[in-house]
Amino acid sequence: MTIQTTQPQFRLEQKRKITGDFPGPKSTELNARRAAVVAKGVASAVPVYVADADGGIVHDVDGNSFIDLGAGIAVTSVGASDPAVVGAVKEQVEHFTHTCFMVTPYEGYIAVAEKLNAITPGDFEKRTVLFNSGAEAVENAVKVARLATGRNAVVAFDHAYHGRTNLTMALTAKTMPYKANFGPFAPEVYRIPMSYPFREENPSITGAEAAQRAITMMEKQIGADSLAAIIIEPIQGEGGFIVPAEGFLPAIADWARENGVVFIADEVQSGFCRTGEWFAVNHEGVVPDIITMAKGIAGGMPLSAITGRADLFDAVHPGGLGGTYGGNPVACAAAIAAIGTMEEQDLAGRARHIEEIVTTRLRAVQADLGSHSVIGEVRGRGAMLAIELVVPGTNTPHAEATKAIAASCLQEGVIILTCGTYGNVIRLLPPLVIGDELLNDGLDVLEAAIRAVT
Ligand code: PLZ
Repeated sequence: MTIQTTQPQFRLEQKRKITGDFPGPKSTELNARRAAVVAKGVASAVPVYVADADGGIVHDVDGNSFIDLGAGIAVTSVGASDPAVVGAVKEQVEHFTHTCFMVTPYEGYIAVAEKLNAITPGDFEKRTVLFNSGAEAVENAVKVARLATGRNAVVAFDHAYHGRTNLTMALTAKTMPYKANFGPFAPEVYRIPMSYPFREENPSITGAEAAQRAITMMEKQIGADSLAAIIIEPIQGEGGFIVPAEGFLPAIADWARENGVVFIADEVQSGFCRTGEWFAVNHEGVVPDIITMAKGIAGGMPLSAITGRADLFDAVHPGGLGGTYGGNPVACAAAIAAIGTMEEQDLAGRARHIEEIVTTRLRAVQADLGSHSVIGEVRGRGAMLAIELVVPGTNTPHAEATKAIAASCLQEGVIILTCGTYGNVIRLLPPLVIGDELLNDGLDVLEAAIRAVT
């Protein structure tokens, strides 16, 4: 059977255009106003201000058009102004913008829960709760796991990123800029080694062996009886787009199940077709007890969710979970529309297509540049792709080259994000609706920038 999918229609011309120096005069003025009033603790990767955005294009206030290879950190997978999302939001705001689901509930919340229960892995009965941000979802997943198990300890991995609130800072690995001097941190959080194939001391270690290394540490240093939950990003995001070796995730999930430990997959960044499946755990058939979601879920509207085993959620007393804005009706309408677009346009298939275009091109550059290359590894899944940069001929992280490449891409009108514990990873997170031509134009710029630093 062939699946009929629709093609996206764009409002803005899908074309890169740089008018001259930038930041241009209007952005420069906004940067000055900003410096006077906005705390410098909130940093922006790009020094220009947005006037409009659609599909794979971002327009700034000075008439420049950038190719968006970041999608607002994997949020606008359906594009920044998907007509279905825009229409659903307009329709909802004309009726009511908020009542608070904990006061006077509405159908949209239930519809989102039904959809999430259906598309997340696992054929058991599920429950869903909605929140506003990824960090809030993670906090609440841990709350549910602790209450349901009656245990306290939580395990997180090296290179993990789970948010900026107090508990999620504790779960996050990297100190600068996320944690430094923001403590004290929440207790009973333990960190264990990840499977990071490119940086293993023993490069031939298998996923199962890396999992055993982690399991031994959990058994010796914490004890399964004290452990409420293991939280893991199936592909680590901020930490460097690290894809664990095959077999690692299933072995950790199996051990958790055998020991009554709640296995939480943090799919805030990797979820919603980003990796070419609804969720990154689908690639290895891993079924989490609880899955945390945000970012791509609602086409840019702030919404997050936790979905998981009904028996865990049903342990929580009425009133134990919630929040004023959680599952806001406008955000719920946007989520239903965004998930609809993902289905209608087969955006998981698009993500796999993007993977093929990008990895084919980047691996060709890597092969062409050979051992003199700054490209240490090209990795990732779907449209969650990365290049880890190294000092040529070594595996020493090359953060300067990473910064230089991102900066020169920006000069040419391509928005590129970086990440990684060592600041040496270029990550590509294009909107899944981006057209091949625009994507290839962006990759031409990236390729030239890589060759220029080599
Ligand atoms: N879990 C896996 O990727 C957010 C953060 C950028 P919030 N990642 C981008 C920054 O510097 O703040 C993220 C994530 C994973 C949780 C979160 C947190 O999601 O919506 O930012 O709270």
